[in-house]
Amino acid sequence: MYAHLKAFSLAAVLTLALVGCGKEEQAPAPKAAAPAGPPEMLVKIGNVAPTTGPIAHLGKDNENGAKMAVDDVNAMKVMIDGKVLKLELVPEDDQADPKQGTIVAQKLVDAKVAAVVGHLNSGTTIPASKIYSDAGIPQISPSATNPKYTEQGFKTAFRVVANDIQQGGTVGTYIAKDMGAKKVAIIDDRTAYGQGVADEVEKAAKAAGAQVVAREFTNDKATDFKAILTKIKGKNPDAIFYGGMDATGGPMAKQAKDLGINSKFVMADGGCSPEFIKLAGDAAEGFICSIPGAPVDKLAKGEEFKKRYKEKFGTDVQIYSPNAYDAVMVIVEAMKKANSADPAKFLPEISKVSYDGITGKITFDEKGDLNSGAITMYEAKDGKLEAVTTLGGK
Ligand code: ABU
Repeated sequence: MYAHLKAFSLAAVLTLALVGCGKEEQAPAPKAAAPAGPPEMLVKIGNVAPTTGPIAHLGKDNENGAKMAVDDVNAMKVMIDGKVLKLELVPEDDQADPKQGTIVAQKLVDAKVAAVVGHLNSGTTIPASKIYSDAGIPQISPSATNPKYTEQGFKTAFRVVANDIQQGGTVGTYIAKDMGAKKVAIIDDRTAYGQGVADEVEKAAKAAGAQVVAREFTNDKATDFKAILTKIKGKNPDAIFYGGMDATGGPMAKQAKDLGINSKFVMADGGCSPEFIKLAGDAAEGFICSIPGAPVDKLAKGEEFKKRYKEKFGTDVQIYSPNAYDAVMVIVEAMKKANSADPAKFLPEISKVSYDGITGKITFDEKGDLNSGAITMYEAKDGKLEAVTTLGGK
């Protein structure tokens, strides 16, 4: 009883005090309704690359390129069917492993993505492409160069990079003709990309008059190449071509120098990165490599892209982030043309796209390959890759 009286009198005192201060509780004034803008249309875009493991830096580079494009599209407020397009990037890590590639491909299909940018590696892109094809989901790889990807007859498969018939052919001829190599040794990492590009280099180098004096292989996780390199040293080649990625190519070039091998070290796009230079150290000087397309910083939007990329992610472009950026933009162009984000409706528009991207003009042939097959050769000088010449293309 005493407690109740005490509580009552405390409440009464507080009420009086509030009234005295003119602070009686009032119902909040109704807020003015925000002007209704057009509704949003949320569309998921998958991105697949190895973001863990030895080439995680390349996977992250591709993912960053796609992320930058998604952010740019969202800032542009693109209208599709009366709604503002809002893209959501769904990133997946396939660890550069073909089996994992199919697992994450199915995951993206189940997540109902409208399209996929990826995968990075030919060895994951090719098996995953059947899953996207069966689901009717457009797939644009920014970096998978093995020709088989677009030779399977899938209407959903595209790439925004030249293939290895174009790239390997150009590099093989360059080794024999421009570098004047008479004897060439060839190594590959037994991946779909590494072996495929090495085969093309071998064919073209032989056709251009060089002799292939050794053909060796390793794998994409190896770290010690001395046994292979020692065998090759005995053949005294003018050039060594390695079909593989920078994570293995850098240490291989370093070990070749340590063994006193003076042959020119040559790779295709998988090794044409700042990371190769970092890993190879002094052995990188004079290294020759290729990247499909014209040099990005010589193209109209390339320099600005590289600057914005550095500002946004605090790191330099490795190889294929500009292509991943363009892949997203090609998807959005097709959606705009179809006025729909339904894959069944915008897929046919991808084949007809003519888009001026960071990497140049993008149009596709009937297989989903780029019509332009230009390849740029680079040389490492003073710790930097410098474009030497751009060959082929339309
Ligand atoms: N094109 C080089 C790296 C990616 C791939 O084709 O496996």
